[in-house]
Amino acid sequence: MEKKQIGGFEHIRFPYQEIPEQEVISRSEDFYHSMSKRRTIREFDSRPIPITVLENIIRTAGTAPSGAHKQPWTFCLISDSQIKRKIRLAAEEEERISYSSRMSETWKNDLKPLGTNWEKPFLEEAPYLIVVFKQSYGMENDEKIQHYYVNESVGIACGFLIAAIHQAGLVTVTHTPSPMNFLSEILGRPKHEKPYLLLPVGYPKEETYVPNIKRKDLEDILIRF
Ligand code: IYR
Repeated sequence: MEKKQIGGFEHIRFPYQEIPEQEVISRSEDFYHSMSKRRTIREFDSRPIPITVLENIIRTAGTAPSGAHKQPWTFCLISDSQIKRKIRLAAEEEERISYSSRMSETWKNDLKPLGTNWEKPFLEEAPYLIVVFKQSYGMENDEKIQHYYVNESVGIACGFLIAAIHQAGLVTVTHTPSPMNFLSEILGRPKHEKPYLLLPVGYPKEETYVPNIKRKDLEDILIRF
């Protein structure tokens, strides 16, 4: 049977393809090895990328699970250089204040190995910016729609997005200018949408260096019961 009714809703048979255990093991290893090569990159080549790649990456993010399947996300994709410039200037203005007075000394010390500062040239250099908005609630025909677990849902979608960017052979940085309401204004988003994350996407600049940081070992992040 391919379809049945459950609680008045049509359910379709899940087309699960059995995979041999050895292959399950090798796939999990391969994916880990691929993901372990991901690095946050802050210097971009301005080489263009076919729009279809960005569309596929955003499609992938849209496959994330979400509270009651409300899909409470909007992805703004920006290639227009004037909009990128506006975003850069506004982000740098906020970051300048953050670095000079809003961030604690401990925080700034913790960021030292990453070499960040208020300047964000990548917001203009990357061929694309993706600004992810979370929808606190939905709007359909002027009616409010309840959304659930919005932060969790959008966070998971961003994880998928970052994995898809890496899988495609591109790089990004999860930029979190704070506060980020300037993004709602520049992009003209409605009030039920709040900026969540800003990701420049592109190829790394030739000869890019990244901080020599190590990831926690499995035994430091895993507790077995
Ligand atoms: N938003 C600032 C500071 C910053 C914060 C964290 I947490 C980082 O991992 C990196 C930077 C900025 O983008 O510079």
